[in-house]
Amino acid sequence: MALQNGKKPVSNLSSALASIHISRDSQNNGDPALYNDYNQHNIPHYDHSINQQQYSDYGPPQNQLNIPVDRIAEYRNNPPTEGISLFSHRSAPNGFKVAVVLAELGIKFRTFFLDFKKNEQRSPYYISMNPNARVPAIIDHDNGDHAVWESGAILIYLCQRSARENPLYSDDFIEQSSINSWLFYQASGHAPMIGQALHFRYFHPEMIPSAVERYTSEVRRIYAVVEMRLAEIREQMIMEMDDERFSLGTSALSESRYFDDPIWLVGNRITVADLCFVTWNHVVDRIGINLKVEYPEVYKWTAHMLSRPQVIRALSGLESN
Ligand SMILES: N[C@@H](CCC(=O)N[C@@H](CS)C(=O)NCC(=O)O)C(=O)O
Repeated sequence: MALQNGKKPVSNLSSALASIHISRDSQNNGDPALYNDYNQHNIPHYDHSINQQQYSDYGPPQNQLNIPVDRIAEYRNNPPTEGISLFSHRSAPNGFKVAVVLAELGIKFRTFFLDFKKNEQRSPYYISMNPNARVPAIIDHDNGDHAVWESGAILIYLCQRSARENPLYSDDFIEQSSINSWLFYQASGHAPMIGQALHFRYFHPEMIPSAVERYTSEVRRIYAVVEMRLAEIREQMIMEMDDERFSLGTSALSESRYFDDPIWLVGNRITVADLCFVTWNHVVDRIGINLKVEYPEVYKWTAHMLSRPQVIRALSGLESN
């Protein structure tokens, strides 16, 4: 999908899964776009020139004396009157996780990208929204400028806010609980372990191989849990839908016409339980994990999510229509 209105992408997420595609050979009934090279979707690379453009949306970053101004204070003193403001960072998977769900839910939003080099996430105005001084946070201008922080809590809030349609969550109490298990698993295990593995691999002042090894293997353990669940769902689907050879065990599951069809963690449809993983799956190659080789169901699941127009749009750093 080409980005609309000739807008340039502004995000800095990895194009890690640039070559992601699923075999053409299978008789998949899904979206043909899935089979395209992921790059054809124009998932972006960071373009520094966009910075200035973004700043101009919210006022200049510096005053005439070249002293940085408190952009967040300015923004809060003159907030938009509708929709949602998302506070994020161009390289933050946790921030893009929220953008993906906002886009999928069709909620009007705009993104304020913080500058970590200027410690904007620690400014008093930001901390009044998010005491944890990290991204993401949102302000809901349609609900009295209510602020919400912690990415998992934000996703639940957004789903409940859209309760009338509720396409990414559930009205059913039991199903909600299953979705929440994956949301908490992702936010408390998946994201932090990848974050630590990245830190010890690239940013820690000393090289500590045991730390790199510890966090990378923990990420692998976490993916193995997801892979196992997806594989169970795949197997059940093939047993129910394909011909008897598969239930008799005389044909390999990989020969099924349903081998590449989309499958989802909860309720046979995409929910926030799935979408909360996608932005981190997108960067995991940087810690040496090859999803396609090591976790084939996770890889196919990720490819299906990355083929969705609103996911593409959100990962590009573009805002709602
Ligand atoms: N548990 C938090 C984690 C947020 C988080 O760690 N955000 C990172 C970016 S992905 C951040 O803001 N880092 C800035 C800093 O550490 O100062 C959530 O899920 O919202």
